[in-house]
Amino acid sequence: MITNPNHPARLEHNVVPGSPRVRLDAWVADVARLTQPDDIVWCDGSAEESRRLTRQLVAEGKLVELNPDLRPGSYLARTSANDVARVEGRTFTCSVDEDDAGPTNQWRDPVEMRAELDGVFAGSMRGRTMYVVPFSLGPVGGPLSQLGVEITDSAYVVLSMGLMTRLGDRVLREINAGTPWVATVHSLGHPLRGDDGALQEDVAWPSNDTKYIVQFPETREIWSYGSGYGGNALLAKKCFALRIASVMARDEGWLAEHMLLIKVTSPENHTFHVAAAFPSACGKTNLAMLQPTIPGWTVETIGDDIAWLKQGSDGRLHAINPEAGFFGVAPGTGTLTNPIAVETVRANTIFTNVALTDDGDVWWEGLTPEAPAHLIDWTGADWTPSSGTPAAHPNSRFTVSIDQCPTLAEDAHESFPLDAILFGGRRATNVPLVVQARDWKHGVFLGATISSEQTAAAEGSVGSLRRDPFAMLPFCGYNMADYWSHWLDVGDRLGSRAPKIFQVNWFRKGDDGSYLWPGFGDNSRVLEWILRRVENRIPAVRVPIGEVPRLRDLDVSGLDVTRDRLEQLFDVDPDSWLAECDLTEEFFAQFGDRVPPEFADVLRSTRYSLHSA
Ligand code: GTP
Ligand code: SPV
Ligand code: MN
Repeated sequence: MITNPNHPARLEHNVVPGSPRVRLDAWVADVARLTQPDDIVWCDGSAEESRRLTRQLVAEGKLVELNPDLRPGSYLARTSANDVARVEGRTFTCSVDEDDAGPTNQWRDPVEMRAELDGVFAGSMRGRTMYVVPFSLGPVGGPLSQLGVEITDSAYVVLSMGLMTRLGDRVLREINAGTPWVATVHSLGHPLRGDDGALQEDVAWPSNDTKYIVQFPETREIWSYGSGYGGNALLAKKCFALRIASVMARDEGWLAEHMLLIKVTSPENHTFHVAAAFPSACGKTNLAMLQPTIPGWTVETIGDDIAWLKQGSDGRLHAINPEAGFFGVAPGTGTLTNPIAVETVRANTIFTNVALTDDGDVWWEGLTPEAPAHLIDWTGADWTPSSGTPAAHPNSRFTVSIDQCPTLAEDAHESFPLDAILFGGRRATNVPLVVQARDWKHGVFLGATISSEQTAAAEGSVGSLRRDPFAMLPFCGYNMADYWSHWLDVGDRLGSRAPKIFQVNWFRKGDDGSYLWPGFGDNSRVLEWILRRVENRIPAVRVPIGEVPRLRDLDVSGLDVTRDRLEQLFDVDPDSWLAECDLTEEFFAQFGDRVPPEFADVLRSTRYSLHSA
């Protein structure tokens, strides 16, 4: 049994003696004893280190170097076919009490899971190097920042962590000075030595058919096995910055959220900060890099996936982007939809599961209107437009430093007060383009009722409608109903200084099946309405589900949207919404009496208004 560095074995809550550094050394030695790597490398985050690891991965056939004239400093990784997305079915929350995991997480008894993991990790790094990766979420030493250490046997993970977090010696110095850190262990589950000690040949994408993504919320630990991909393996990201951080946030009075962050400047030169939670592959990166189509407005990027929010000394809700890079969806990213992302990945980018062109560049569906005549697809096979399969995997991604984003806000690495919070999903029907919540309580209800059509970001059938409260369904580290109560408590403390809450839906379709709203850069028109509401400059129309724009207040000049389609975008059909209320009530029922009583009030008043509409 591995002793947790921050807590003794078997989840007792007294602190282990020794400084954070002493505990780090002891823990690294413990994990090495269990996993039996050939050697141990402490990562310093230097450019030389990333050059060395890159050269090594290319030599091993695990990265393809792209044409340096077309895509300098950039590489392509191809995963195995069964390691292309997060594995929610193998993700476990091991709280001491099952009710603390709640009905939306898979709970396992922590003592039993530890014993199981001890078996799984035993010898799992044989024949490989074990890397010790100290990282900071948020600027090193920053007021909302947290430290972690990932042990991994994947050099691809080390390189990716170097882009996604602040990694290396600066972090170690903080730990030496006594700052606590979160322990995370990752193994590909593909040892290169068997029991006889003989070395076997490696493969291009080592992984294991059996996977475990395990969070221990009480002891703030993460153990990940069998996958080398994104949210399964870059443990700073979803496992720490959302699952474990949401538990820390509950205990300490802040919020860890699946949100993008932007800074918006109006024609009058007023700046606003906006956070938005959309489920995976539902437009966070796009909105984070939005290029407004209305004159006088600018949008600057702060973050595209995760935000940590905490009340500041001014009483307002402040936010940081804890990450230092983007792990963005490639397909659909093109010069027409997201030119800023295209520009961001022009160099120094790791691409995973996109297609390779004959001249050594990358391609994916949507990058250009027409596909090249010949490609090597994400599986490594020859591909032509008549192949009938996507050339890039639908969840193929780019990993790149945030500093390469041309629209990055100058102060993107700092914290700032929020003016508005948006909740959205992918809804072909019912949900209007934009609705303002009546107050914080109603806004929390809107967040709790987000539903969205399933995307390729996780294993599952694409297109089916699922509830994804706060876009946190796969990422909330504790009971989702307690999380809603926590949001209500935060709102109570913020009072009149709370950001305004809105629900948006770029994905509503007309009877002909086409999107009613052009989306992308034109979403700036919706942002304009939202911020005019924040400024209290314009009235809104009260409907049973909140407040919507007077049509004349939404700037649609130059758009090819008919009055009829605009009305469809805002249509609130009482019967469909009453049915939606029934589904919401059913969804809430699984949480029993942990559901905040405020939600029953909102449901009651919404139904009442729908009946009288
Ligand atoms: P994760 O990184 O998985 O958390 O997702 P994300 O929310 O950052 O996803 P991203 O912004 O990459 O969304 C990708 C998908 O949403 C692509 O298919 C885009 O084309 C589509 N998308 C984004 N914005 C819009 C929009 O305004 N309208 C429409 N119709 N599609 C959009
Ligand atoms: C998501 O699925 O929401 C992502 C990608 O942002 S991953 O890091 O794989 O979770
Ligand atoms: Mn995400």
